[in-house]
Amino acid sequence: MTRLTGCESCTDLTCSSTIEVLGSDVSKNVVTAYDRVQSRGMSACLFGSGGTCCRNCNMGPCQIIDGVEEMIGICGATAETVVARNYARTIAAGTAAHADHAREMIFGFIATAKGETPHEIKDEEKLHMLAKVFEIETEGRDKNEIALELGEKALAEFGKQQGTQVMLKRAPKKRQELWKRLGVEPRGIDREVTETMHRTHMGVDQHYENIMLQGARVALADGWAASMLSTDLTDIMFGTPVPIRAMVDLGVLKEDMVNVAVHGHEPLLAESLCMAAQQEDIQALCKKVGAKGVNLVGVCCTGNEILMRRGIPVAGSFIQQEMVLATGAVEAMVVDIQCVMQSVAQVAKNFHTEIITTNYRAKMPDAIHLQFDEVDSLNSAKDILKRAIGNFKKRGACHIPKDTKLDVVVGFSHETINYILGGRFRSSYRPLNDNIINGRIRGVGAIVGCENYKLPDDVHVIVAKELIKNDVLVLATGCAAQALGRAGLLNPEAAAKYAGPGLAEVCETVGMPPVLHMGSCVDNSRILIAATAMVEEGGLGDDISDLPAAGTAPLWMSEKAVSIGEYFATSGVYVVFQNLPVSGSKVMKKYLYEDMEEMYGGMWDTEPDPVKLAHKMIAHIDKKRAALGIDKKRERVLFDMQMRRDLTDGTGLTDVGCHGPA
Ligand code: NFS
Ligand code: SF4
Repeated sequence: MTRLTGCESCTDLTCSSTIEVLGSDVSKNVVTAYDRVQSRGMSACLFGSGGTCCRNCNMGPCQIIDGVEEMIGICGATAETVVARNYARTIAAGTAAHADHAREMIFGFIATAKGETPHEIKDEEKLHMLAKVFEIETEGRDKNEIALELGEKALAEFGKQQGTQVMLKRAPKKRQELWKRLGVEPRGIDREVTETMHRTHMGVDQHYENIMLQGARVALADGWAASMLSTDLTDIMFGTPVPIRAMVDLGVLKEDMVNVAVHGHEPLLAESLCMAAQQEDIQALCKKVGAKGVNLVGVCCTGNEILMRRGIPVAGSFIQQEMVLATGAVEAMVVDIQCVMQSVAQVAKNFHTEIITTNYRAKMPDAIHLQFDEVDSLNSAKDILKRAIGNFKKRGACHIPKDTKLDVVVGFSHETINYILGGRFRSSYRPLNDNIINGRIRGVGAIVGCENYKLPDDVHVIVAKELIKNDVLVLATGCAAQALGRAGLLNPEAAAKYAGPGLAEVCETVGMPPVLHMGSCVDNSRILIAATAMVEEGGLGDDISDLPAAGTAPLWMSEKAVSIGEYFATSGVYVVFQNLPVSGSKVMKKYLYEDMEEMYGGMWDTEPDPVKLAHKMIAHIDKKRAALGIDKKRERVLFDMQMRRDLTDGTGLTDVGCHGPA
């Protein structure tokens, strides 16, 4: 069987390591998702793809054909009702995933504030900032005392029955008023998920517009509440990311070390493994089996979390999870929740590799389960590592790609962008706004989300290159950011190579890459805060919808990506995916692709071709520039020395990793 359907059209370096591993003798018996895509032999169901299959009750399943009278649901549900219900449920599932992740982080945060875990409250400045948002007294109080009150108040946001989410007030004033007017301000995070499930139950909410208002509300409970709380509390506990150099791709595995891949999402587990790997007893055990130590590598968003905060290398993104194992070089893959394919346990059977599940919510056949204890986390992590070390001697032939350890600069939190662009003494978004106004930077484009075996792998790279070539600064998160890292776009040198003259000039002056890695998928909340900071800095309108900005998750796979897209669109951003499960209803397409712009100033769109997709983003950016009256200013202005000084304050990013946000 020929392999790698997804890679055949890919001309980029992005997946050369994948091709190398799957072409090696070591992996000849491994079956991957690429093989399964190819061997399915049937195309996807049109009703499923179009969102018009309803199985919400036992009179169905009903397959609806838009506009055909006899092809509505047995209960009378029309195409738009069914599509809207399915869509809202997808958003609710995405929100639920982020919310459960956030809840777990807050439990860990509270335990840390009580001194029960080996972790500590690291970022006091951010602690005080968030305490202010929650109106917590900080004067004369110990950091752990403040953190405990913050943790408890954050946790209460989930079960709130009345009132609205506290974090909403971090949005621009005008946006808050708009949400209020539309009645989409989320109340309790859990309440919005529950209510979405109720309203989409058979015979409840049967007006697509009303269903979609709840879709907006549950998505906002994700972006501006659950995800944002998770990002901020994680930063306070483990440190807010600052620029750091690191490596990505399969080549980060090491022949002479115990390779432990940590896969999933919650950084509590990964951080504890990082601490445990450095302990003397663990290192001594490694020596005993003839290994130089534990080589911890990340996969998926857990990978992003420890990459951003610790510079721990990322072995692979979502699409590479099977390839990491197919090298034969991994002693254990430790997983928690989300985006872990059931197939990893089958791939592992070809080797000495153990798959270790660690969260009671997420088990799988043929894996072993070691429940991670977030309080006794160091010992818990050590138990996991001991199993991996015990496997080292059983390792057979392996194949680790040699030349793909690409260098990246990551760690662009909102605070970092504020700092590197504003300079050491006066952190601010002013220079970014000024460069957008004077046209050196045309606008900002977010490339986020997953990868998808059904579609060519290099879409992220094509979109990113097209954007930066046209002077659009790219912000990236999730698996998309990792793909852009593998393609060499996350290092400062990429600016001269790929960016348009204006963007290249700004990047070179500051020493930053043209694509800024902002973290995991919950960290998309950082983009909301960055957008708000740009609005508050002035000169680019008074709401997020005025900004020359657009977002995409072209290769989306997970329901979380739809929730993310929805909270961006309802926050005023133009969001374009390659496809969406709404094509079965004309009314719903009009709602998402047109009506939402009138309501929210942001909207959804779809475009299968990656170059055209990038140009749709650029066209939207230009439309916003024209509305702001800054479209004339895009003639090229060369930097003089004073402008360079103003921009960097003499602190270039060439010394990345040395400074943090002041
Ligand atoms: Ni996001 Fe991250 Fe990756 Fe997609 Fe999955 S790991 S939370 S959902 S696949 S980007
Ligand atoms: Fe069919 Fe209506 Fe039941 Fe859905 S809720 S399965 S459309 S009868």
